Amino acid sequence: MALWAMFSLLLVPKAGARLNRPRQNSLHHRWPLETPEDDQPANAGIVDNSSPIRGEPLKHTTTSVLCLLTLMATACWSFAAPEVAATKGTKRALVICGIPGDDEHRTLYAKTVETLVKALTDKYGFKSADVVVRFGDATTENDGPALKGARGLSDRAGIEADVAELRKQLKPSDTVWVIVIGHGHFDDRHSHLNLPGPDIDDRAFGKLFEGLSASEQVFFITTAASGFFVKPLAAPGRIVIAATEADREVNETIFPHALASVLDAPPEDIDRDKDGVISLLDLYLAVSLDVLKRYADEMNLPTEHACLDDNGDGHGSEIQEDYLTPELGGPEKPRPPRPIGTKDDGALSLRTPIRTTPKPAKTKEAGR
Ligand SMILES: [Ca+2]
Repeated sequence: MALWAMFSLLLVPKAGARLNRPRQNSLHHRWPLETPEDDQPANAGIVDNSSPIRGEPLKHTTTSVLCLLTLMATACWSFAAPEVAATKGTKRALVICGIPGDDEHRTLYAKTVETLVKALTDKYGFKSADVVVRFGDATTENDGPALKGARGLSDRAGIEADVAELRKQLKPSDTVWVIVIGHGHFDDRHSHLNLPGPDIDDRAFGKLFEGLSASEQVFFITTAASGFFVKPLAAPGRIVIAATEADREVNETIFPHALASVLDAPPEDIDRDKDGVISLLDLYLAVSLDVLKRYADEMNLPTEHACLDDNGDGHGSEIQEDYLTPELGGPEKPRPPRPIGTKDDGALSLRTPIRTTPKPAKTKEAGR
């Protein structure tokens, strides 16, 4: 973690910028990340020189052999670095797509669900059996494998049954991702997901997941007015990402499609500190910037501003503001992103790896 912070300090983009919009009060970043010692991997950057026999000093030859073994182990790691970060528990996902809408939107949302599920299972270590899909329309012969394998309609009873099952399955060491896509509406008090049958609002949805036991909990609520879901879902140790602010951002969102696209084909620069690990923060920033780029490409003003809460205070922060280029609304004179302190939004996401990236080919050559 210390290495991450050092690299981040050196390699964070110099094009950091922000929208000309008021910032959330909860964002007070400090950099480099202040990482508690107990968060550091036991072997981070350290070669253990202690003797395996207590009180007996190592002989020179033993040291050499150990060094050689260490180098060989390091070389082997470079060759065989797994694409997916090792986790102790099971990685589980619940993908909920509400009522997709007309034919055009059904095609769009069905494709996004297929892309999401394929990416999770192919690239992020989720087994197919551990990814539960609910879709807001009857599936057909022409649908892809994710929809054909769906549990059924994304109605309220179905979602509640899935969460009840999840509670029985989850172990404290597990990972759980909940991805919600589709349409939503805001009634001046609460935000609702548009589901087949009765809708569900932000309070009820938050209550469904109260007290969930899993070491990694990530919620992507990507509907219109999804920012209102942040507060009821917020919990210590939980990462909640919404496509919009907790404000009247009620237009259809691009975020879910950008999320699927980035998960499936991460941009080359997604690993900002170049440590070979894609963090949840890397993912969030890449998706948020992709959303803004899509608006800019269409010459439209963005009607959604994603936010992330991972310090559990229920207030989402628009961390991406510090990373905007002038083309995306950042200032002409770039400045580095503000540092992220350990209690700030972004800190937990930064230390949540989701995937390791394969080492470049030249590394293998150099190791031969
Ligand atoms: Ca927060």
